[in-house]
Amino acid sequence: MPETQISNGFSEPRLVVRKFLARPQHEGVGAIVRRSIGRFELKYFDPFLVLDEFSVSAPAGFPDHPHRGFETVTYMLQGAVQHEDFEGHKGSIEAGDLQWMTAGRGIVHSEMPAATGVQKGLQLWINLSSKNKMIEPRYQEIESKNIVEATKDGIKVRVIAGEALGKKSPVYTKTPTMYLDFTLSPGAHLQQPIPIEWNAFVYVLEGEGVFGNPKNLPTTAHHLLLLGSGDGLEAWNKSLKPLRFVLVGGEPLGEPVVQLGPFVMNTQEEIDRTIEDYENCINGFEKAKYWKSEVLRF
Ligand code: FJE
Ligand code: FE
Repeated sequence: MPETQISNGFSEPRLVVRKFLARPQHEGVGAIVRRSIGRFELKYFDPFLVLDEFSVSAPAGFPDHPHRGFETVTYMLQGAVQHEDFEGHKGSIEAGDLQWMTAGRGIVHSEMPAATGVQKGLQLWINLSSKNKMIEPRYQEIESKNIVEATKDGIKVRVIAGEALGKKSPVYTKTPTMYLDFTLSPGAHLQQPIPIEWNAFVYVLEGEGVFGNPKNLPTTAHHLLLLGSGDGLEAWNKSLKPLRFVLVGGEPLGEPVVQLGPFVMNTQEEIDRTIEDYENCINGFEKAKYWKSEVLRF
């Protein structure tokens, strides 16, 4: 064993440096989100712009709106969301499914409930580097049954992006990103490597878990934990119920960010041009001219 490496397997285990409770707020049309990243106290956690735990019931939703300059990653937890964009791309994202949407130079779309009852999920906005902001839009969609899973020693992981317990996700991430959905049985202990130079966070979905330092108090659902520097995360489920959380990490871009709602660029000038492009339906927004989603057509 190299001498810098201690018995837990990490030379520098990451500790929790900040903790936020994401309280419900209104977004879209009648929808509720618990926003952790993207709120006033945490405007940006490079490369992450927004993390919303959303909850929508018909007729609430996110009708026709644009995006430019980043990716939206929608991971459904319960129910389903119907999406439809200005190119005619549509479908429903059901519980356990993933939609990794690279908006690039422009997408206009709607995201609405596709079932009765409450639809729940996570939506993460990942910034794109200046060289990728104006790329062609693309989708990577993976149905729940095709999401890579691994199980070991009371740990179950669904590999949304990156690699865990020896299994790799096929998702291609323009901005290098890992996204892991962990469920730890009571008593389970996780050791997950994280690239040392990346920013990383934990968002707790269910149960309670101890993260970073084994002496920490447990963290419960709807909390975001920002992790400090280091090469891996340790987590423990010391409770009697399952613990579910996502661990997300990404390589920081280190670039200036100028954001106007759903448009995220590097300079004010680029934002001004984006507003012009959107208003005039040019430079990627051509198809917005005659398009309305089904929800708004009647
Ligand atoms: C958006 C307000 C919004 N979080 N989580 C302003 F609500 C949105 C938006 C969403 C969104 C959609 C889903 Cl399905 C889940 C979300 C915000 O659509 F894009 C802007 N600009
Ligand atoms: Fe959207």
